[in-house]
Amino acid sequence: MTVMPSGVNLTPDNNGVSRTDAASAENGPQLEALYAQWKRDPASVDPQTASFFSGFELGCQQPPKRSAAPAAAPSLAGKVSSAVSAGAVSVDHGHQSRVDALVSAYRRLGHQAAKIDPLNLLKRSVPEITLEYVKLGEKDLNQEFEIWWAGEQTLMPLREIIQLLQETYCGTVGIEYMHIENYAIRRWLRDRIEQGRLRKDTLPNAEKKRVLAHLLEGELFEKFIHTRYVGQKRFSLEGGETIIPILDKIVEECPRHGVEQIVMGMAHRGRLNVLANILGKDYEFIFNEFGENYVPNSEQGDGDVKYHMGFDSIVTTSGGSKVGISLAPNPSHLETVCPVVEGKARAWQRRLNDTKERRKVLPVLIHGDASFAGQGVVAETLNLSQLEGYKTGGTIHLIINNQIGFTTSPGDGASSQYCTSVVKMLGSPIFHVNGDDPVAAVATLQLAFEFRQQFQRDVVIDMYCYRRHGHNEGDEPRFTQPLMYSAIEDHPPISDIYFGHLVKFGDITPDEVRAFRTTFEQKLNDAVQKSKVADKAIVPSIRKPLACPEILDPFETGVPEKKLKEIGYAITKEPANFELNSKIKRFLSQRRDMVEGKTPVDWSTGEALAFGSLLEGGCPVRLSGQDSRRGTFSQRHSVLYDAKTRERYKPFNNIKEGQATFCVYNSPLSEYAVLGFDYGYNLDFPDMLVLWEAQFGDFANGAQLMIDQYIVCSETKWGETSSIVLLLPHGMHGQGPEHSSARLERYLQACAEDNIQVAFPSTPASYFHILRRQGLRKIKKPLILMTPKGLLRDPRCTSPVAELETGRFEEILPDPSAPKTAKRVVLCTGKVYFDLAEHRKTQKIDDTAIIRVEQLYPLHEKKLAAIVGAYAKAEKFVWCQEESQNMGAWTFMEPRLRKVFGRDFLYAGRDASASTATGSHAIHDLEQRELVNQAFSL
Ligand SMILES: Cc1ncc(C[n+]2csc(CCOP(=O)(O)OP(=O)(O)O)c2C)c(N)n1
Ligand SMILES: [Mg+2]
Repeated sequence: MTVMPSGVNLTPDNNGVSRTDAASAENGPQLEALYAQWKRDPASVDPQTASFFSGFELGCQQPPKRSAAPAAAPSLAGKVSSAVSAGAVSVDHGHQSRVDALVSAYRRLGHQAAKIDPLNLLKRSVPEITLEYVKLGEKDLNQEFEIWWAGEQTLMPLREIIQLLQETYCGTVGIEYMHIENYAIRRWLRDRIEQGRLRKDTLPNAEKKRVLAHLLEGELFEKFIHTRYVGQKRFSLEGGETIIPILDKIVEECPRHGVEQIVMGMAHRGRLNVLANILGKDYEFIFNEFGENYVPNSEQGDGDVKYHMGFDSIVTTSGGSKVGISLAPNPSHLETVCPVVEGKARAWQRRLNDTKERRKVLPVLIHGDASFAGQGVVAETLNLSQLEGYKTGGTIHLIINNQIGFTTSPGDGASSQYCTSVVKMLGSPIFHVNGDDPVAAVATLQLAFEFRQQFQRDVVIDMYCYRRHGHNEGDEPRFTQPLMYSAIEDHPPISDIYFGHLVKFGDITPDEVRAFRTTFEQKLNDAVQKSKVADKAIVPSIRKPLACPEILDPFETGVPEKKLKEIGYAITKEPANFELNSKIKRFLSQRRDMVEGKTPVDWSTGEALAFGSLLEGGCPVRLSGQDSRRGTFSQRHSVLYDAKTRERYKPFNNIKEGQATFCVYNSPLSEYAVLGFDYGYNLDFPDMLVLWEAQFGDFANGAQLMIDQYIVCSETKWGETSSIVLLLPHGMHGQGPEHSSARLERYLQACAEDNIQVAFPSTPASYFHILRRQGLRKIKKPLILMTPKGLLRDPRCTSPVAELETGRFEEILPDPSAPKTAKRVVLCTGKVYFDLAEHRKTQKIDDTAIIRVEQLYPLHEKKLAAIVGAYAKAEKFVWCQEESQNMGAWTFMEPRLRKVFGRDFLYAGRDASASTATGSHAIHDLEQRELVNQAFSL
């Protein structure tokens, strides 16, 4: 006997076929209890039992269609018993259970027998849906059995039942939905699927023609480029053209569902086609980009290749409604764009005041099959889909499943049968659609769209197709996939197959298609002619580097004492009728003392007052990261919890009426997707201060791709400016090689053309001012901040509250105490300053100035020169850092210092090392003392 997780016994019947106890009348009390449990929570019992009960309930409402109904039963057990014993329904109950098993197998596994591969090379078999498996035979085919179908109980000959199951579950759409845990969702899908939504061709004639027109546009566009621009890469869509009618249907369906904006991401395959035939980018413009002399129409920035560029448009549907479509630019790195698009979509939802239902903005992601299976960021992005701070109301995922990734076959690219298996972790259906059946694909899309709007969940259409050419058009696919490509060679284009279908049913005439082809080809020819004219007119010139000289202009960020106090009091007020943890009470009271000037302001209070003052002044703030609400170091406490009820209170949203919103989220344990999401969010909601926090700075390298491919270069590649802030805890504390280094050097190495700002502020006031500057200044540049760990509670790392009330962020901090006669100038950045200052004090050194470079890039060379220049008697010039020589800021600063001062600087710091730090605390201390000594003695 097998015991189901839900506690339902599966007992083999006489013929060895399992049936649930729910279907047996012997255990009445247990059945009644199970029934009551199902009534309370349908998801709490196993699927078969749930469908039995739902069938039972419906059965009470209406009789089976072709047989006399059993008398109404007083109780569940009684009902089953009377139906079985009285034989009111004329079915063979032994055989009925086998038919039930067959129906259930079709629902679970029918997709494996579906005809989803246009090339028909996919060989699969599903024994569970054969008559032999359930011990039925030819002789039973004419016998009638009960079946719950499309929400109704009915009697039907087995032959018809099988035909219905075959058409519904094994046609050109294979549907996976029985993995969905939520019964209501499964039921919703089952009813619609079984109503024949994907089986019947219900498209009106005009729509059929529209589908054909889109197929032809897609195909002719590719063929045209193929012959006109021989050898040029375009990553042809041929073989997968059905994606165009699917996308068109998405746009067409938007008005009906109240969607105003689509935010879209896709890779290389078919991108030009989508730009032209869905987003309405001018053919002329596209052909221009194919021209040999093409240079982008901008004076600044490096630009990017044509199949990575983004595009925004507003398209008009056939009904005359307008729908906005924004296609995000992306790097070559496959699937990276997924979280960025999700972040952008969420920002759009905020812009359109759609933050509750999230039905006005629709994210659409188009994937390749190999990438979807292989790239981990896909799973990370899917995991964001239902989380409070990251959900976007469901994404429509379309997979151009050409059954190959460059030269890699699915068997080498995924351990699972489908490239979509990762999606099963969500309560989302997966539709595997044969791309050669565009009508089924469009019908599937309609259902998928409804599903998204109904349940705010992701949905996946895995469109099986093929790739007519090699990976790109110059590539020979027969080297590695000879059999597949001989099948492709013999395979007619989708438009031919579909056209044949339409002609057969009298929906279109060959003349209509011929006329369409001629007109469209003429349109392409005209566009080429125009583009040639434009091509000649462009004179290429060496581009100017991007520059933003005003980035070093002073920007006042002080907050007057009175206002600062009001904000400080508001964020430290104990909420009424709320039981606070005693340590949090103390935390709030200590913070209040800082606001009142009784004690100096610490780091987290500096941050709190920056956030509070921005919110008070109308600038919204979003902070996301692992454990960011409390703070990894228990320093932030931006959400308070009632000790008895765990009710939550957000002090930052209780400053004053009409203030801006503070959105703070604990992120899932991902860096790559979460940083991508926050970056995308910031792009489309630039007036918000958006901060992403790494738990420790080194973990940001899990999101390195987002940094290298987007954050540091999206402005020069795509003209996309961002003002995202990265908070990266950094500093050597003898805690070992991990958790020590945020890899400051990596950010500095990426600095050029005023692309980003990199700072390592040393005081709470400095942090306060740079955060406010980032929130308020119109200049939009990413800000990379090294933030403290141990210094969070170090009394040396504090600021008088007065330093927050006036002034601004100072890129270079002068030495407040050194005499102008100092003989030695030590430059440093960030945390090591405190060790240097302490050493100088304890050793009573009075001839050394310590100058802090708070912002490393853009380096304020003028200010630095002036501050250092004040020490006219200085003879020794040192750069000191606690990071190893090949890390930290040294390799970045050294040539710049030489340029500014016309002299070499001495280096005081750890030797170059392969690992970021020693594993021994004792050795760390020794090294730290040594490098501080060097700074004063070299
Ligand atoms: C992260 C990453 N790794 C490798 C590549 C190189 N590459 C470009 S396309 C491609 C194959 C992609 O296959 P698939 O996702 O199935 O898309 P298709 O080209 O078949 O449409 C590969 C490996 C890349 N662009 N990005
Ligand atoms: Mg592929």
